[in-house]
Amino acid sequence: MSDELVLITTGGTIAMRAQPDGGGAVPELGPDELRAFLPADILDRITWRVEAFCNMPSAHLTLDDLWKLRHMVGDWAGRAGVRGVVITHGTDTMEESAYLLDLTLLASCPIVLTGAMRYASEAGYDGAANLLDAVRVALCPDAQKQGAVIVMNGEIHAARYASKMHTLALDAFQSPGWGPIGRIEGTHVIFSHRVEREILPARRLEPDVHLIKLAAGMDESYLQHLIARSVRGIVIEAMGGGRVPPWWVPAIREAVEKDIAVVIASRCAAGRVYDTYGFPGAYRDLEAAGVIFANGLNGPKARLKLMVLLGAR
Ligand code: DAS
Repeated sequence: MSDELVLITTGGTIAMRAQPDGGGAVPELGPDELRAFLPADILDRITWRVEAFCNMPSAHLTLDDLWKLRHMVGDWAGRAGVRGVVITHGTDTMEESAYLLDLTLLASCPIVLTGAMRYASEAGYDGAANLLDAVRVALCPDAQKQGAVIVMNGEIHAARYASKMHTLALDAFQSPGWGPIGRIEGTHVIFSHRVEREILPARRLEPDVHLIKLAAGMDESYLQHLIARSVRGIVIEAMGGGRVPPWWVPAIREAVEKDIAVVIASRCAAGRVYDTYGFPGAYRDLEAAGVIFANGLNGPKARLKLMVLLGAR
């Protein structure tokens, strides 16, 4: 019996071709055209289940799209006989889709996201190699129970830690502070780490959750605006190990008092939020104000987790 694999396509650069009139690359390739990049031996040993979810740049995906994608992946991943699910996706928001799947799906079969940094009609298109690597990972028994992973440029990254760290480079995806959990070397898939997963019950995504990135000397007017709107949640990418300018603290206290969930992440690429300082606006001061710390998640992922948590209330 051949292996049953699900391929879900969503668009992104991996599916793009340049327009003949010089108008730039746009998503065009569907599942059949993407599968055609795979070698015959791989194509033939698999029973393919194929879903063309959408064909969009990933910056165009809405929260509703993310939620529907989660449903589709969860549905396939839970079916008997399915060895793994491969999702082709734009790289811009891949880390968020991957993290949502990882955080909310119990499935033990591999869930593998991949994409490309160069479009299909561009010299050195990396989509074919990335797709082949993703298929190999999805078929690998060691990938089971690893949660959702991102496979790009010969590396396997855990959804929780992976981030797009470069705008154009082929090795755009990294896991700052952690490194990849495995690699694809030729036909071999090698895992060097096992991932400790956190899985949350999810009913919906609460959309009214906002992300603010702090910069030197920034005033707190945007935070005040969100408090005045009585939003449900605010994630602040604070400085270093969790520090804000002292003039932000009263507004943060006010938000917490108004039952707005305030999460502090860091604008640093790696590391947990923690410090030992005693000055205003540092970790202890924020802790006393009643914020929640993001525990190593970056701002966009902390926002998603807060959306899941508030959506489950
Ligand atoms: N086109 C962008 C996207 O859809 C980038 C990419 O896929 O690499 O996210």
